[in-house]
Amino acid sequence: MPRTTSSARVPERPVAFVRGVPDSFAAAVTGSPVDPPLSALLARQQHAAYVASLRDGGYRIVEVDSDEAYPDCCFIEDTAVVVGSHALVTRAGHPSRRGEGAAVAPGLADAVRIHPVVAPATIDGGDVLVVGRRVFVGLSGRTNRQGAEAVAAIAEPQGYVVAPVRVGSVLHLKSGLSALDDSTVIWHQRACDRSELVGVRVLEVGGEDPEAANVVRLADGRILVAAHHERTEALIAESGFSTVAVDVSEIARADGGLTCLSIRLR
Ligand code: CIR
Repeated sequence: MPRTTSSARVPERPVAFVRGVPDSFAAAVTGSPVDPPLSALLARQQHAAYVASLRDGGYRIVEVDSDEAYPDCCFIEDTAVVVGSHALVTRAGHPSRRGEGAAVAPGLADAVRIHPVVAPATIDGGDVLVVGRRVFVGLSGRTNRQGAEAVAAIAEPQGYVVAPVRVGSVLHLKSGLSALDDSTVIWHQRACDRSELVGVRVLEVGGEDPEAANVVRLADGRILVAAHHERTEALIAESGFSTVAVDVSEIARADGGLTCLSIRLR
């Protein structure tokens, strides 16, 4: 297991870490140009509604101050990988995002034991999905093989089964895959090959947009879905889960989904 940089204290869970939208949000990294430009104001309004949904769903909220030097800092999920009682503070796959995790680590260290990620490893939290005792790690444009090994180094000693997964035509694995409970995932075919999802029940969501499969499991068991993905809400409800919707359309224009706006410890 990697060198430990801080010691774990008594965790107070369920807790969600969030980070506000900076004024510089218009300069966020995007896979293709956005027109009209991103609106920090609208993103901030949607972020506030998202945080309220997490709180209503049973999470204690810890807010990390936003940082103008990091236009993408609201996508806090990418800065850490939490597995059980251990966490990596990541080394981001995109150079402009390296360093975002420094402000996140102190709060996380109240609940989990923190480990660093060292070069040449790169990893974004959006590539790591924990489902029960399984950990799927996406190998993507942001997360490399050494990054996946860093996840295995904290997860396997705790008894988790770690599976590297080749990410399809999406930014992160979780851009098209997320967990509904400890054994069920919702998946879009662009996220990865279905055969990689060993040991879990898979609900497939169709349509053009893989982000339709990016949902957040609230602490009370309800599933938070993006309001612009009505198909997702129907599919999940048909499968017996209760849902709640929030509008994150401006966040989506910056290539973000629901999971990427928080780090959740259950
Ligand atoms: C980026 O490209 O890094 C951000 N604009 C979006 C990150 C979204 N994060 C995530 O899905 N976990």
